[in-house]
Amino acid sequence: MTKSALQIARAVYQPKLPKALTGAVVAKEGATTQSIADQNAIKTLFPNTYGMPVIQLEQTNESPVYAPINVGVILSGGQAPGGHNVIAGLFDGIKKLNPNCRLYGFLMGPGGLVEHKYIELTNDVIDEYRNTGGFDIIGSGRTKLETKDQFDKGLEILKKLNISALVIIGGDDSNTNACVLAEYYKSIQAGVQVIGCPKTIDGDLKNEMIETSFGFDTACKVYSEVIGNIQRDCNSARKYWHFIKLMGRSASHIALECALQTQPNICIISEEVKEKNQSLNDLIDYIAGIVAQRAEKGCNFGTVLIPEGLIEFIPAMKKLIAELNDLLASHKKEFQQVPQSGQREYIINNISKENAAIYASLPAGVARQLTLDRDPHGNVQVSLIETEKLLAEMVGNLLNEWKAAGKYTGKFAPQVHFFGYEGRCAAPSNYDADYCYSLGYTAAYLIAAGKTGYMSSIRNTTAPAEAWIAGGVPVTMMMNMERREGEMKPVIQKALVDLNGKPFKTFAAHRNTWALNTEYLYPGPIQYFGPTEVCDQSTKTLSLEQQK
Ligand code: FBP
Repeated sequence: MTKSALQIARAVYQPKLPKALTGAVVAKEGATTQSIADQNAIKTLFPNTYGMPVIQLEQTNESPVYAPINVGVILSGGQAPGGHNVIAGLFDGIKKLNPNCRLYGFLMGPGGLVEHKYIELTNDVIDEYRNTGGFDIIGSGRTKLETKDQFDKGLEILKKLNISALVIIGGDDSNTNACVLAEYYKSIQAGVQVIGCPKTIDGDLKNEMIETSFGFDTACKVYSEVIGNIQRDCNSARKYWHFIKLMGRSASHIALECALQTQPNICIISEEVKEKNQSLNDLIDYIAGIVAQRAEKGCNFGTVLIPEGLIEFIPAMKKLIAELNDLLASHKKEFQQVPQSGQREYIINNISKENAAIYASLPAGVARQLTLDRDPHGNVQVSLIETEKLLAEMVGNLLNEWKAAGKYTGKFAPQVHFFGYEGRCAAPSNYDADYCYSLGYTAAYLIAAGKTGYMSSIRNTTAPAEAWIAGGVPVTMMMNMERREGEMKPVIQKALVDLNGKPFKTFAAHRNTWALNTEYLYPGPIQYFGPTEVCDQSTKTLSLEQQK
């Protein structure tokens, strides 16, 4: 296979490991744990995996002997840079336990376990993928492992391959399901341990024990590079306003991190919009206001960062979407028979007055997108709504009104962008390459220690890698009960942007200056070779969060 020069050079990069993992390793148990909320309910649902202690891996002078074992691995959900290194770390970790250990990868996500599709991951295969982006080594998928039937089907193949431990690399939902699986296998004494690893570019799987989900670092650096490039372009031509939507299904961590890295003129944070109960019109007013103020200074250009999940955080839009979901579910056939030209009218006549007024104020394109593309649960797929176009168009309309009233004399030429998939499979930054490799290696030692229902955890990651703290956290510790599809379910709590946290406060302290002045930062491309302050730095979010 032909390889790029970077691929060849990067293949020999040896990820850095915490010192604790470099020699013989022992698992030390800390105090017992409880879930962050709803302790009684979680304890009842997880009688076998609740309350377990936090584990810390430490160096030992002893030389423990490990029998060979077979381990399975699954990549679950959206791609995130570094997934291949989790698998490489796991592979190297189990081979260090015993060179006769074997690793099997289930294909195309959790579905591969249920459908018994797998490959053995041998040295040759692993070497092809070290330090590369993507999940293509075994593929990924979004099948949810949640039914007993799926668990039993999975167990059949695990038994056939003599696999005694399964590592699930996924986000909050996949790790929740990994824990349900761990509980089930323990309850039936299946002899299969289940360990999770925290993945998602969205950065919303984090808490006291999990500093960040892998992939967030690299993805934000990729987006920040291109935002910086756009800012140089717009500061050169001085004629466009760039509306840039950034991935992140729900939380605004990516948009916030990119704002800290690039200092755009405007960045919307969904969590703040919700907190302040802002309407779409409030946001349009805010953006148009900055456009007009910059125009007065002769700056008819700028950048606006928009988080992908924004629309659902605008309380009034959320209510509108909920009513549309109900209407389109109950009147599906009738609506389908309405000719396209009459659909907008039909919606307006069949929803509450309050929501009809909001719906009527939306540009035709977005109004139509809101009535299309329901997912299997009947919900709007918000990521398909072109929020960047919606905001650009509505800001343009308002500025026209202001122009007619003599309140604005500038020029407004918008450009729209969406950055998401571009960053999900980038070659992992040194941070992600090291972090992921350590997560996989740690998973091997949690398995060796006989643990199940744990998530691999690496902490203190703003320090040099040798000082990182490796261990395991019981997944039940991160859980609470939430309403999902009409039922109360145990789930890992999603971490939204903390409006009292240092990353948001730092942004909020500077945003007015960044809005009116042109103080763009140009982070440039990820550097893999060179001085450590350029190559090994973590995200701004993490370093601000870790500042004492
Ligand atoms: P995960 O939470 O599974 O890591 O996926 C995150 C994400 O990249 C979101 O940012 C985005 O909204 C979504 O996946 C897109 O999903 P898909 O890959 O199915 O288009």
